[in-house]
Amino acid sequence: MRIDVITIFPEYLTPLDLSLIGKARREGLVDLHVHDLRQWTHDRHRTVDDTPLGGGAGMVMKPAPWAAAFSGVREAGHAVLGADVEPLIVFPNPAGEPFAQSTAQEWSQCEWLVFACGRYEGIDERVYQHLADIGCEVALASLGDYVLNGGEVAVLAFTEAVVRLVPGVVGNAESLVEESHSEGLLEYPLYTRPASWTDPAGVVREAPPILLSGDHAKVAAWRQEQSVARTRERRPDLLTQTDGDVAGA
Ligand code: 6GU
Repeated sequence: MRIDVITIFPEYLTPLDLSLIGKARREGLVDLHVHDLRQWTHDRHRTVDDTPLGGGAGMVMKPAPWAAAFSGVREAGHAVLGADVEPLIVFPNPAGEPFAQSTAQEWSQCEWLVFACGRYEGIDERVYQHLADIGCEVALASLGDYVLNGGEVAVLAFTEAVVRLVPGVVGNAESLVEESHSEGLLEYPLYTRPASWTDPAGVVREAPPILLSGDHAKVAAWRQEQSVARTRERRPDLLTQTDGDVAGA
């Protein structure tokens, strides 16, 4: 999978060198490129924003640097992936579709993602019109119902959620099956040794005995019940969503 990120703060994306994603990059499972939008400006001040036409607060990102950035990034990607491959262009935006595990699953199937991080009040609308005109697939995605200063933090989250689903990135593929949200439910509670643990207050806390029974079917049934109970308690909204059949709910 190829991922390009276009931003005016490339340093914001340095965590993508670390941990699981860094390892996936070094192993060639993801080819990730971070670009400074200002490289596609031509004035002395490398201007990417201007005041809004019609007046109002804040600044708007100018269309020309973005159009040049998409052109440059597409050319670079085509040189590697072939001219027939087109990216999904994602604009992190609080007014976009809520990003969910299902979005991550969908995007993890893409050969090529381009994340376009806006800052300020937003990007000139004509950039979206231009991309639609030249036949680009575009998505607006939100990290949640709150406002960030720019798309960079959202791209960190999107990238981590997507890349860990790329085959080979998470060593134990089974760990992807039973985690929170993968079946539309929250994950069941986890325990490890010691089975009997005395906490700092002197309280002896036992792990559920069923987990020591060796009866895999009973363990699986208990975990399913726990997942449903926990979801009902913490996220009842997940149980009323019709997409994704929730077994045992
Ligand atoms: Cl994707 N961008 C910004 N700027 N704010 C957000 C967001 C994205 N998602 C939630 N808030």
